[in-house]
Amino acid sequence: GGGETSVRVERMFGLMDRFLKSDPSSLQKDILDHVEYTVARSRFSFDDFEAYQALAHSVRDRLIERWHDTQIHFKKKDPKRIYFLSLEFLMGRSLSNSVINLGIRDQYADALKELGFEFEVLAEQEGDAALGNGGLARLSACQMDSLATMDYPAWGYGLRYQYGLFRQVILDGYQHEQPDYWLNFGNPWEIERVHVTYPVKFYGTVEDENFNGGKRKVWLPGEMVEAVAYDNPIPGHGTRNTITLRLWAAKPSDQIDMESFNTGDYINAVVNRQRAETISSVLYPDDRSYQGKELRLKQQYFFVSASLQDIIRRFKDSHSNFDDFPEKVALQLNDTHPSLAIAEVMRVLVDEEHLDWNRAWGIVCKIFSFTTHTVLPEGLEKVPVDLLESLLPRHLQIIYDINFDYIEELKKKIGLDYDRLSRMSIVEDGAVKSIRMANLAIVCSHTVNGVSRVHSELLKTRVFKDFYELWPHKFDYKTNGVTQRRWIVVSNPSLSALISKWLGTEAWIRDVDLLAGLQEQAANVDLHEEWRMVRKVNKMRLAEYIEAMSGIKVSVNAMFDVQIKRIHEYKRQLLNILGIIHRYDCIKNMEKSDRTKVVPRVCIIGGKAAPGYEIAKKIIKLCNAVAEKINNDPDVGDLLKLVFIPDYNVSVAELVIPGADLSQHISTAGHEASGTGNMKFLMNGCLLLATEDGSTVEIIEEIGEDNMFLFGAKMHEVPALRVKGPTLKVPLQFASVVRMVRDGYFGFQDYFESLCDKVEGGNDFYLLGYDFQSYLEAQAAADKAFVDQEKWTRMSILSTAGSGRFSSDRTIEEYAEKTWGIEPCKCPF
Ligand code: Z15
Repeated sequence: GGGETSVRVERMFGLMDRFLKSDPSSLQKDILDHVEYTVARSRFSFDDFEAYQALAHSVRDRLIERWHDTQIHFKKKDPKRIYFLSLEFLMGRSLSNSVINLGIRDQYADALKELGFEFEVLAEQEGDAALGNGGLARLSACQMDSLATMDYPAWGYGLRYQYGLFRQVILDGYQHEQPDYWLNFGNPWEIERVHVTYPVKFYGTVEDENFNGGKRKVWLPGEMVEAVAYDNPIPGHGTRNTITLRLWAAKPSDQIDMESFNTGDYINAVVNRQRAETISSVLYPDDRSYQGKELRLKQQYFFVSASLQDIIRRFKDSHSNFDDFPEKVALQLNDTHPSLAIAEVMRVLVDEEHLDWNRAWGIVCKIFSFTTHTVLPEGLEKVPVDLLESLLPRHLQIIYDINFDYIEELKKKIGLDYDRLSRMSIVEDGAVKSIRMANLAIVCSHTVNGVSRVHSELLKTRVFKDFYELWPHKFDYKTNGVTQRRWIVVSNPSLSALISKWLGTEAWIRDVDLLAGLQEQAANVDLHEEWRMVRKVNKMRLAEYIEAMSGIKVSVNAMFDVQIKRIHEYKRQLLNILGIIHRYDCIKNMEKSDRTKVVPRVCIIGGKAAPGYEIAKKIIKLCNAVAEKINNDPDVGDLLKLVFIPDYNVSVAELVIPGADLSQHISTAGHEASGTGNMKFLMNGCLLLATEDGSTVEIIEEIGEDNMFLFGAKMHEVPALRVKGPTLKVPLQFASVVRMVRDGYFGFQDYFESLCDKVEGGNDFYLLGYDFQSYLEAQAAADKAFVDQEKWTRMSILSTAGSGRFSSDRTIEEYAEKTWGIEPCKCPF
């Protein structure tokens, strides 16, 4: 009875520490216990990796404690929740980030020191969780950090790929891809929830069934797999709140296909069953090129279906009326990748919960918000109807029905303008009939967000013009941001300490606007000295990494000039390389006596090319070929070095960004939806050399154009320049550097020919030739500023001071208030 229970509960409480203690000897004991009982090594003999594992498990225990309390608190308060649906999360490493957010980094460092270990050395043992491609995926990770820190009742949902983004290996200057089997050594940052599983169905047919005197649709699926939850606790900073990133893995279904087992071919039946796991096995590495692959669609639905079953189950735990659903649930679509969720909610409400269509539609229209990350119409995802019909026959019907009702409404509003109707239709009647996922997402979401102000303007005036004219109230934007916890505190601890010292507080870590306080000190000579010292130490760290990795010795007195991001034609790494060739050529042609006037540079380029993106791969090869020539030319010495950093990822970024003097964000104006790398460099006091594109436009407004190096055609000029195409005047210097490549100056003449063709003879779509002159001028201005170290340092301080607006804390607060309608729900300490 009750008495027995309370005795038992009391006993259990008596056995439990309310909070795990974080004094040095408690931490030491925990770590050593994990060495012995979790890692199963002797506490007298374990290596750095095993020490890392034990350390990670002791941090994990502390995360779990807070995570449990947070989940119980959310359940008790039952606030409106935000569910962030994304196919990609680029979390990187977790150890440093966790102990910093938990506020126990120094305690751990001290505890380890006594045991003979260095915290930083163990932190280096961790591999990256790279379940995403680039900006979009890292943005999701930054936003999770802000959601936790700001106490929002939020869940992230995604896929637990067994192979993350491929590892890039450079052989003879060419990119090769290797699988990233990141789970090889176990993952202490996740909690496997063997009992949180849902069946996910595919294929089959849809039949009519008699129901209450009418008919209804039933989907008879042909295949079933099981989704298993893996929870990744995400700790907030300076709060007990620890939220959940729930990633799904595919497992064979328990409902065994008796038929195949009865045929007697036991071995083949088992092997077939195991194939279910392929659904979550590998991340698609092609950033924004959609090929209508069945496996990709399967991944999308698998993740959407499992997530929605979980979300609806949680809702039903404490509610019985679906009309309350929009008051309790906000669903955020990170790009169109999860937009099958719209059809899935309709299917569940109508087919399984038996709501009538209009009532279900009313609910759907209130719960979805959609963020788009692209500018290019050709970047929009389309799903061939044939593919959808075979994999998800019921969903195709639902999308057709949504489209039918919507087009009827549209005709009433805009009349029989067939061109416009067909542009706005969810279904595209082209050579390959397909579903336009962006149109589906716009029609069914209450808000469509862009990721920067100019991006939003382009959406309204070009990409989604028709929709904007119909529903102006739906369109808004939330300029992207990045988390200062990871991008200053974790990655640049010495700058972090310096900022806290000069501001007299650490409060900027949660309230980043306080960074503006540095403005007053921008001319202070004492600050200048300390600032330069910190930057120099970071450059030394980077120089050591470069030498260890490539054997190239670089001088820390040189300007470190960095471009790190995915390789894309529109991002114009080729412009950077051609600029470097020009610089090299100038040095070669100079009188020896003039060389003393050259500002020494270390040019650093890093990034992955999608495995099937030929031109991007040629750009990598060209970079390496040019580097080979320059770095071995005794005429040049320390005046110019070019380094291609292989396998660029989140943890490489954490090392490179703090050591950069200058960073390049040089996309053709009108092409980068936002860009987030620029914000990370800005926070770290690195100056920007940039075009007026994406979020850079807003950075200019914060720090002023005098504090950066701007160049290039403006956004509104680009379309007309393209029309002029072949008749555009291209500077001589441009023709001559391209000629050097064509003539085989860097070898591989045939291989580079198609690359040169891309920017010459009227084919220069991204306007490299047109922008070359002003690019060189901006570079010259950067050289000039660098010589004046006092000026440079002031600009650097003002960059950090002006970076407050670009925190994801600000972005998330705007989403919470304006788009999701949610409020903080703080777990008591
Ligand atoms: C991606 O990383 C981005 C856009 C996409 O359409 C895809 Cl598929 C991947 C990037 C944008 O290129 C970048 O400008 C933006 O800052 C980032 O998403 C986050 O919004």
